[in-house]
Amino acid sequence: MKMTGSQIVVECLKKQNVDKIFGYPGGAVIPLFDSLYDEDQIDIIVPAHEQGASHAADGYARATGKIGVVVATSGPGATNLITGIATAYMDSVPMVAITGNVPNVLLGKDSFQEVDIVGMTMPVTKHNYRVTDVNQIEDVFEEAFDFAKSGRPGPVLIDITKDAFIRDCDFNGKGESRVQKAETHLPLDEIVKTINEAKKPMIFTGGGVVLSGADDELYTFAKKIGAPVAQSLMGKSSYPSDDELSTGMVGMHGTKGSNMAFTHCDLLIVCGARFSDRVTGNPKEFAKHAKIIQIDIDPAEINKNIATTLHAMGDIKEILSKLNKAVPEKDHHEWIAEVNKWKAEDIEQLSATHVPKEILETTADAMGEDTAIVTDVGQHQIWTAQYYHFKKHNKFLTSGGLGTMGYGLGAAIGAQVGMPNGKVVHVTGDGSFRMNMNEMATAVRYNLPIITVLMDNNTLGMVRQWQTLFYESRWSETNLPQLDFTGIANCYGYFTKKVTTVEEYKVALNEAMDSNKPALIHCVIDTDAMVLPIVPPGKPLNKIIMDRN
Ligand SMILES: Cc1ncc(C[n+]2csc(CCOP(=O)(O)OP(=O)(O)O)c2C)c(N)n1
Repeated sequence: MKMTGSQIVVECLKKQNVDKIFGYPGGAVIPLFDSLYDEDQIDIIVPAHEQGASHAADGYARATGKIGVVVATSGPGATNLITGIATAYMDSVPMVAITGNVPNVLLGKDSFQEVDIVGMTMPVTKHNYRVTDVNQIEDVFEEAFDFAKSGRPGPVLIDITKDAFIRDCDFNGKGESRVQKAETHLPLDEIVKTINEAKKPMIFTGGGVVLSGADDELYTFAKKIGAPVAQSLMGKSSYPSDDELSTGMVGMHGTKGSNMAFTHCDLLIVCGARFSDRVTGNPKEFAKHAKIIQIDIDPAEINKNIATTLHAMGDIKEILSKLNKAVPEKDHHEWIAEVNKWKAEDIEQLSATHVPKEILETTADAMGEDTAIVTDVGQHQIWTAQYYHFKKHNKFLTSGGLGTMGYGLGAAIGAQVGMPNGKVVHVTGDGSFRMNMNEMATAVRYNLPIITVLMDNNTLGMVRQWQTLFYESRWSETNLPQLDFTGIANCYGYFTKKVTTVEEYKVALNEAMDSNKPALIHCVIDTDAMVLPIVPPGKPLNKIIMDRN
């Protein structure tokens, strides 16, 4: 059957079971939006800005496990996607970005709204395509969805020239989803032997556990081998925060429990984490008494940042369930007691009264399992990781790899679109919220009852903290002028409340939930509240600063 390129794109999306896309119209994609006009199987969510759309596609993917799809026009529409694509790339989020481009004959002539988006996104996509011939579309879509989801997930970009959208050709009905299974390499006997010999084992989990949906298998594994579990920022929701084996985050803002346990353990089993510099501190000193077993789906991660003793490759869920059948049941009570002594210092430190902490604990108490917690970037992000009590199967959406301020509201929109009956809480700072608060228009337009908890410290808090600790309190350009955030949000049609105490916050949170509207709770917090503990950049993990004195 003959179809135009844009009709074929729509058919390919349907074959891939795509029913929501985030997109913004413009000249080069008018044909595509025209083909979507009468399409009732695909909903289009139009953001205020393409950056918001790219974060929304990312948030949708992280909240649902499906591929997020974003569409933008050529030139500025396409370049506005780049931060969102790079954010997804760094955190291994499956996404397909579709951009229009100028007609083939105008390529390379600095035509109106022409950019080489394929060249620009090459380093931040798993793969990308320029489609100039309508006959290529079916094959490209089939392969692109396959790439986005197979192995280690990530973003793929398809740039289609306007003439390829308009021309027609035969549609063959390809484009079905056929995600390729990752191959497994598992030296089972050696791993079991190493676990058996360990006296001080430690588990370290990252975003890979979340991506593979392996949290139940991880839980069983930890209990069986009796090892404490530390998480990276991306792995925060992979293990229940209040479980006795959890030691919390490791690395720059890690707990004393995790950081000291890494320093002293004799075996470190790493599941889906990539040893970023924020985790390792000084890599020469990192877990230097330990054998390291690394489990990852991506061969490129093995021995990339830290040399390992043994490795397994493949889907973590599958590997952990195989290991669970083979590993011995162990009880390391002496080691656990040693770790618990360090943990006790954390409990003392982390239980010091602290408004952000109480706000986050109050929020966690009010939310159930079916909740996505989305952050921006800064102190509020790390406080959320530290103090929000993640329940089993909670979703934690945060820009861990790229650290993108302005990620939060767009991602929260995508999460709420993907979980219409779930709760979405967006925790942000006054700097981050300023970046993309225009997306309040989108939350109102689609009636998405996201609750934004704005921690307003009148400063770019995380940068100020570094200036205080490492630059002799020279607060260069980090103060932020007051803004009437509730006034602004009111104009968009939000439910709003400004609070200065935790008691007021509790009331406001209940009112926000009852309003069933997009809501902003503006929390005034102390300018000098700090994220502690902190390991100074480049220092070994045991050089942890627990308090300001
Ligand atoms: C797009 C972007 N620009 C700059 C930075 C550098 N940066 C990291 S944290 C931070 C401050 C964030 O301030 P705010 O959102 O108010 O959060 P707070 O730290 O106060 O909680 C800055 C500027 C960044 N991560 N992303």
